[in-house]
Amino acid sequence: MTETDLFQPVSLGDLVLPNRVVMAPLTRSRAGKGDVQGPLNAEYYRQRSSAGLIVCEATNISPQGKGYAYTPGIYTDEQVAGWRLVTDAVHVAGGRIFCQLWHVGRISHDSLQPGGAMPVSASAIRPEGQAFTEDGFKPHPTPRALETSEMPSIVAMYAHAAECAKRAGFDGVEVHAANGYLLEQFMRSKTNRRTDDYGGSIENRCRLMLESVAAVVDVWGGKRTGIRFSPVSPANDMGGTAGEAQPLYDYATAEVDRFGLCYMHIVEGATQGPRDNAPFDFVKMRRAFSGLYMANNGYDLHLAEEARRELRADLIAFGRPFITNPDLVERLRTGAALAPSDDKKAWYGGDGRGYVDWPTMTQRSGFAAA
Ligand code: 8OZ
Repeated sequence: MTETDLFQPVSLGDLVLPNRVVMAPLTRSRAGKGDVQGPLNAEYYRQRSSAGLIVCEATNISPQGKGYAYTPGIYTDEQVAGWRLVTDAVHVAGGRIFCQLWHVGRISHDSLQPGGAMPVSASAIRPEGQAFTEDGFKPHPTPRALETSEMPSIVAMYAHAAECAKRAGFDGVEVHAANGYLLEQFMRSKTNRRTDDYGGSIENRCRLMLESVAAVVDVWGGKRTGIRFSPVSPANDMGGTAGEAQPLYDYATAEVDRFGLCYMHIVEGATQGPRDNAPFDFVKMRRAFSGLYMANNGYDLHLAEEARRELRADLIAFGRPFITNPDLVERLRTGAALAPSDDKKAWYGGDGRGYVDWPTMTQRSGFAAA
């Protein structure tokens, strides 16, 4: 047993989580035809329901929001029914699951877009890097800049997906405004050269994110809505001008706080990279926010306990360790060894192998005894 309260209950909005260990959103690219989740995905999430909270993998809010092959959507009746299998399985096992609402913006490819259209973004600036398509990796094309008149349709996509997530039985939603996807493409000057009400000042660049959050909160209420930011991550060819992050996220934090969101989920450092690659005051962000602060990025038990002791975080989201340790909470609680999770082979795409076949400690010792 440890001295921290990581394994004690905590209130999140109007929910009570049995512990502070969150399963971070993890793209696994195993959705079926029509971007629909099925029994295999339900089994995967069920196995991980001892997490205080599960945030499901990033989920496309519309066909236009898609940028990776085999990722699930949350905008058709079939997708709602598929996700219902997942949420039911998690609930029967005693867990709670939020849906991460995702529009990739320019991090896509025309072969993944409806009618082979160009991906959209704040401005027509091509990202470095490659898209994961059904025919392998392809360079990202130059996106089309959204017209001002199209902005209400983007907000409507968030609203519709939020409604669908409710019908699918999720416990809440997380607005993905991190890792260089559409909402962050608007927030950052590197990707936003607009001269309308959605570009220029920090207020204007945050407008689409705030309108989208407002639409989601209209459906779910602030108590069941969280948001994710990655203030210093260069993921997906992101990053603003030097010194931009602190004032940008000071403003974003103050504004999202007005919605009474239940948590703010922060990628501390480079996504899938170093934890502290640029100076940024995460504690300031936490203090300026009334809901819970969920810390993410390369946390282990030691770092999680330290963050709690120093009151730098309320919840800790673990990503990779949850891939190979379905009973991660129990392993952390008892100080047991973790199965290594750095082998990328089974991370994205494929079948149940490397997905639902990771044993719990009990199953493993059963195998060993056999
Ligand atoms: C890794 C691979 C594909 C997508 C993110 C949704 O960065 C993702 C993602 C991560 O937030």
